[in-house]
Amino acid sequence: MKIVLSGIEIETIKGDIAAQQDIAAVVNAANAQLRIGGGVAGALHRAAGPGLEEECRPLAPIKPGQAVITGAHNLPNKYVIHCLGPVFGVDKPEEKLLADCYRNALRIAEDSKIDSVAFPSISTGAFGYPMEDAARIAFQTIKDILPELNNARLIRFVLFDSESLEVHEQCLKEVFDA
Ligand code: AR6
Repeated sequence: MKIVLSGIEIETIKGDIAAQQDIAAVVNAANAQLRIGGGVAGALHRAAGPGLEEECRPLAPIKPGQAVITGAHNLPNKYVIHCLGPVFGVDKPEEKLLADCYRNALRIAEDSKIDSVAFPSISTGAFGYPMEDAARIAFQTIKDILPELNNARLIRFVLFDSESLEVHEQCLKEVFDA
């Protein structure tokens, strides 16, 4: 599904965050130490190769809600923006911390003149955030920050399975009244 607002495309697709050939910056659902880990972080680090962990080392640890940028090494992208999402039920207030991830990632992209960004569904795997709530927060945060973005042309959400895609499509419609 795709909507266009103020010249910025917001798109939801089913796929693998580590295989987004046409995207300048992919977002990592990182751990605080910016190490390889599982899920999205595992997929990105495996595809990027050991140089990514090496570049990450001096930037760690990061805090929930924070985002940092690195090169993409062997990934088909130019940059990786690493975000630490909140652990649901542990890092509080979780709504704000999750919104901070999306806001901070898009501000970094704006400062780096990045035109296309692909997000996974941050915190909804190992960190246990209910997906519908997380998707609503993600889209609402993007809606709020859109007027600040001059460089972004495409913001893509890459969902791992059909159910996740459906939840995101539903929330995208709801938040943007599409
Ligand atoms: N592409 C797109 N989405 C994916 C992929 C993929 N290759 N793999 C998983 N997902 P998670 P978190 C989905 O656990 O909850 C790591 O071990 C997945 O189904 O990657 O923020 C780190 O090291 C889920 O909906 O991130 C951290 O310790 C979503 O992406 C911790 O997990 C996020 O799942 C971060 O946990």
